[in-house]
Amino acid sequence: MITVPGYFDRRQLTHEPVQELHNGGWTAYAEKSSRAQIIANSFAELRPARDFGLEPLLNVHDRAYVEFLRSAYEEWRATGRDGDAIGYTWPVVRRRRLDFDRIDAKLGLYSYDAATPIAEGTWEASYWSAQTALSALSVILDGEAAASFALCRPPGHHSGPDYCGGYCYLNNAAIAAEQARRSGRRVAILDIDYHHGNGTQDIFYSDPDVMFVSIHADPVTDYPFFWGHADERGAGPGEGKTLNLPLPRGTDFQAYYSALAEALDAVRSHGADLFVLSFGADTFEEDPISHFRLRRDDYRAIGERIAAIGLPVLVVMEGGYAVDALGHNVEALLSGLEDDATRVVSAV
Ligand code: OKP
Ligand code: ZN
Repeated sequence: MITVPGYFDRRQLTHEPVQELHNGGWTAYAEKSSRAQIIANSFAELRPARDFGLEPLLNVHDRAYVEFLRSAYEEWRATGRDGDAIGYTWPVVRRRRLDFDRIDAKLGLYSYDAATPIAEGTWEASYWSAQTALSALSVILDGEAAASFALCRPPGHHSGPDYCGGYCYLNNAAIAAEQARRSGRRVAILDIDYHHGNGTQDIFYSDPDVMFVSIHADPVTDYPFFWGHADERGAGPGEGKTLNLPLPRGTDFQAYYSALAEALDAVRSHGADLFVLSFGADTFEEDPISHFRLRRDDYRAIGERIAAIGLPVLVVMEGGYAVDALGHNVEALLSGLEDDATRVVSAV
């Protein structure tokens, strides 16, 4: 059983889209609520999320986008349709951003793919997923724990300032990182989900204070294709504060571990005093939609390596679709973090 304090809210289960467009056809939605249930089973106890309100969400996301998320499902149904709201027309890059009222236009404007339908419980679940991240952060900011786990679901790292995508609606890790920065922390985010965290990157791309480092499948072959290439290194005052480490399909732990060492060197050179880990377990060898070869014990080694840098760590859940193994993989990562818990505490 896990001893790192974990946070979760049952309202996160209310989001249950039916299908997504995958390989040219409709398939069952991969980001299902049973993912959260199975992770929850690895904890003897999960603490309920506190409500920090809308403000921390609006520090990261545009108000118009948040309003859209809140009302999209209702507007969709008001047009007389059944099922989940999903876009089918997207503005080509640099197309004029007109002020739309039609729900179909807004779905295109505020999303970038067809993997992110808006269902009846989407707003409620996304809201509480973000509050779960803020709650797990607060236990660290209060100095009560050196590491904590936010059982976020839906995930967040593909969601940018004004868009949803890749099963993500609100960027939980970015919302927590921004809140920590406003509390005077110097934050580094490491994203180790299989897919590049384009939303998090976009949110902090010009920001010199929050570093974003990502290890992910090379976007030449993998989703989200248009972000995550090694030459994306931040812009303006944020130049050099984004680091992308793409790896080829088939990557095993040996190659992965070298990238991890490079990522952690970057975190150290940023002078971070708070570490946010966007953790996706879709790097697992049996993941149904991904192509890396990590095994359960590798997650323990990753946790140990991260703990060894001696910073307080907020772990935010992202992807991972081999549902039966998901609880064990999360447990392995957190047990690796715990092994070095005494060192982490002394660094706080
Ligand atoms: C979310 B997360 C491939 C469909 C890919 C989107 C993947 C979203 C991953 N045909 N769909 O980073 O785990
Ligand atoms: Zn992923």
